[in-house]
Parts: sequence; structure tokens; C-alpha cells
Amino acid sequence: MTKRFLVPLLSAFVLAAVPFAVVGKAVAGDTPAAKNAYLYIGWPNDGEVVRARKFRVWFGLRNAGIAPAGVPKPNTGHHHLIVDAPLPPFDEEIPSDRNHLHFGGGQSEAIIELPPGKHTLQLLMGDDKHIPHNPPIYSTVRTIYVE
Ligand SMILES: [Cu+2]
Repeated sequence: MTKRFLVPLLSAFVLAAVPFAVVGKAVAGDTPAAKNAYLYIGWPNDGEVVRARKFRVWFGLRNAGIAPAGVPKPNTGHHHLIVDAPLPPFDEEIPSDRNHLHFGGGQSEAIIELPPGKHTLQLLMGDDKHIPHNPPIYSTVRTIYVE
């Protein structure tokens, strides 16, 4: 077999294998998202200069409800605040650390403390098992400056 023949054969195999890889990997959890669910940060605004290290973040949610973690109720979830991190994978439990804050009690706001400087905030809903919905419900990123 010449090299010239081997290369097209190889690329045909790779192309055929790709769809299986895409279909095989889940991109979200099993819990359906509420229709038209809309998640946003009520405050701080994008570009806000926050004049205290400790401040309140307001969670905004439309067309979906809040339920505490561990309570499987249709069209609900609980808030997660992503601080200075990208969105985590949507098909597994949201990490719990200083960059991924869980509000499993059903809170709609939180007082957080950040060091001075530039930070990003983003909300992500999780189901009763802390896994994002399908499709995932998340807010836009807010960039803020803590003084
Ligand atoms: Cu959670």
C-alpha cells in the first residue's frame, strides 16, 4: 500500500469516528430546564466599582423556581455563583470550592468577600444533585472591580 492511498483512508476513518465521540459524551445533566428560564445577576452591574470587600450579590431568575439542594421538583434548581472561573462541565456535579459557591438552601442573594482588584461573577443553576440542567441555565459574566 502506498502512502498516497493510506492518507485518504485514514482521514475517512477519522471523520467516521468523530460523530460517535460527539454523541457519546453528554453535554448536560438529565434534569430538563424550565422553559424560557432566564438567569441574571441583579447586582453588581457589569463594570461596577465595588467600594467594599464584603458586598451583596443579587441573584435574578425568571420563568423558573428555586428549590433547596436535595429536593427534586420540576422546573426548579438552586443557585451557584462562579467567581473568577470559567463555567464548569455541564454533565457533572458543579465543584464546591472558593470559585464555585453553592446556595443549596435556596438563597436568592449572598454576601461575599473578595480581595481588591478585578473579578468575574457568573451564575449557574444546578438541579437537586448540583448538576446543571438540560439545557444549562447560566447568566452572562459580570466583571467587577473591588476597591
Ligand atoms: Cu449546588
